[in-house]
Parts: sequence; C-alpha cells; structure tokens
Amino acid sequence: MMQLYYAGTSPFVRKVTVLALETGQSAKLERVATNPWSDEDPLPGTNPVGRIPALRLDDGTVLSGSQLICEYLDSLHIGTKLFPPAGPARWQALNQQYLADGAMEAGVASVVERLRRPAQYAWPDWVARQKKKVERTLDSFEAMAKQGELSGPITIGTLTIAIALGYIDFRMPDLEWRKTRPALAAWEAVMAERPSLAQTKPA
Ligand SMILES: N[C@@H](CCC(=O)N[C@@H](CS)C(=O)NCC(=O)O)C(=O)O
Repeated sequence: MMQLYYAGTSPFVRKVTVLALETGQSAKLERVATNPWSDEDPLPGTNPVGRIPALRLDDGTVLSGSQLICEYLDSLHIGTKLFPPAGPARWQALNQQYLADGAMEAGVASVVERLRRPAQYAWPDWVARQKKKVERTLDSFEAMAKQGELSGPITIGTLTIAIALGYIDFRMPDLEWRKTRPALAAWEAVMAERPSLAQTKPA
C-alpha cells in the first residue's frame, strides 16, 4: 500500500486526498501522520525538503509535492483524467493549478508568520505582501469565473482553485473574498457540494 505523509490542515495534502476520492483510489493510500515543524519528526528521512505531501510507493520510491503526486495518481486509473492530455485544456488546467497553489503558498506563509514566528521578529509588511498575492489571485479567479473558464469537466485546475478557496475561508476569513467576487462565490458554492470537497472541508 502507498503511504501518504500528511498533517491535518495542509491544503496541499487535501489536493491529494481529493484527487484520490475523485478517482476512486482512497483505499490505496495509507496515511502517515507527520509534524513538518518538529525537529524530531522523521519526515526529512522520507522527503529531504521536509515538506508534506510526500508519497512512498510500494517499491520504496518517494514522490514529493502535490502536483507530482496528483499527476502520478491520475496516471493509475482508467476513468476520466483530471490532468488533460497535452493541448489548450491542459495548459489552462496547469495554469489554474499553479495560481491556486500560489495563493495557498501565500496563505500558508502568512499563517506561519502569524502562528509560528516569535513575536519579536514579526514582519507585518511580509504578511501584507502575502495578502496582496492572495487578493490579486482571487481577482484573476473571479475573471475566469465570469468568462466561463471554470465551467466544463472538472480538472486538477478547478479542484485546486476550490481547495484554495476552502483554505482562505479556513485561515483568512477576514478577507471576506465573496463580497467583491460574486461569480467566483456562485461557482464555489456549487463546487463545495462535490462529495470529495464536502468530506475534506478543513475544520
Ligand atoms: N508546493 C508544495 C507546497 C508544500 C507545502 O508548502 N507544505 C507545507 C505544509 S502546508 C509544509 O510541509 N511546510 C513545512 C516546511 O516548509 O518546512 C506542494 O504543492 O506540495
């Protein structure tokens, strides 16, 4: 059985969990709890970068990072692929994934700053910078929603956008992103009902 190294609220781990649910592969994953912030945690022995998600395959090979792990799992099933084949649909999906990952990375960076950095080293400009990245990316998602670019069959791109919105709701509710982004809010409300997303909502 493949081993998925995870920690509770990581949105990048949630991507892998959602993809496994969407493609009927959850039972193939044994979940291994980690704490990437603890020096005692054995995670760096598996992923030297010390980040989750990491996936250990049956032959011992370790794949790291949500993009690679998701694409690997998508290659293992015979249903509709969430990573479209080479062509415009693929470039669009991968670009959406990149932007949503970037918004989550900025969100994680500001949460780390808030919850982990010792108060005497606080750097408010850094938090403000991360917040601007998230706001701008949300604006780009609103434009995509208005132009119909988020409709059609779901892909790794649209799933990652939904997961990024879930993370922002969870960690940055003060942004109140829905207030100025009605098309994105309407799209998200429908997406949030998908069982894979409803079952994995961060709490
Ligand atoms: N781009 C990476 C980001 C992974 C990431 O940032 N993981 C965080 C948890 S949400 C982590 O392990 N942080 C610990 C660290 O950076 O030391 C991915 O898509 O997997």
